[in-house]
Formats: sequence, C-alpha cells, structure tokens
Amino acid sequence: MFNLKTTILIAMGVLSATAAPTVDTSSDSIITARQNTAFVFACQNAHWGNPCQTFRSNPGSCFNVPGSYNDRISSIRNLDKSRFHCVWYEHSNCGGRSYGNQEDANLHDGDGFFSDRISSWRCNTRQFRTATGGSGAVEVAEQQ
Ligand SMILES: [Ca+2]
Repeated sequence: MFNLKTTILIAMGVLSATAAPTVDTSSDSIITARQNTAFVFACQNAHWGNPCQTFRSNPGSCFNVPGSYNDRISSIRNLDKSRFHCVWYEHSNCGGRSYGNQEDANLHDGDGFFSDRISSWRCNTRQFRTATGGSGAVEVAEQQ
C-alpha cells in the first residue's frame, strides 16, 4: 500500500508540475476502501478446484454467500490473514455452527461438517493491544 501510494503521489507530482496545483484525494479514497474490505477466496471443489471466486465483504458485517456458492464451497481462504480474521457459518446471517480455520483446502476431510455447508461469514479487523504487565503486544481478533 505504501509503495502504491508513494507511486501515485510521485505521478501526481509530475502532473502538477505542468498543471495548476490541485488537491486530489481520490488515491487516498481508493487505498482506504481497499483496507476496509476483506477478501475471501472460495472454490466449489477441494484443493482450490474450479469454479472459484473472490468475494469482498465489509469487516464486522455478516456476508451471505450468493446462491451459486451457498452450500457448495469445498475450499476457502481468507486472503488477508494479517489484517482480518474470518469465521465461516453453517447458516445465512452468521447462524448455526461456526468454524474459524482461516485457510482450508479441503472442507471434506476431518469431520467434514462444513463441506458444502458454508452459507455466510464475518471477517473482523484484527486489532493489536499491549498486554498490561506483559512483555509485548498481543494480537486479538475483534469480537462482534
Ligand atoms: Ca448452509
């Protein structure tokens, strides 16, 4: 993000040398929107077998899986684990049983409960806090 922003600002600087100085915040808006979107990659077959799709959801909000993927996902991955923590749900509106593995290439193995059963998810922004009396920062997943 920083490199992209720097590049854009440099490009704007070059442009502004030949044009009247203007204030353009569009690049900041784009970067903010990207940081405020969670991306989830899901496939209808195990081991990332097609068809696959990348879904966007708003952090902290429950995302209902579209009909074509509802109860059909066999592999799923949170694409930005450093920034978000996602929980997958059995039913729509984040109901029923939940599952928190951030990357699962094969939902059929184990007890297989979530194989072809995920109907919604919620990705929360990870937050960092300093443990009082502790020796370092503790990462926690924000609970809603
Ligand atoms: Ca379901």
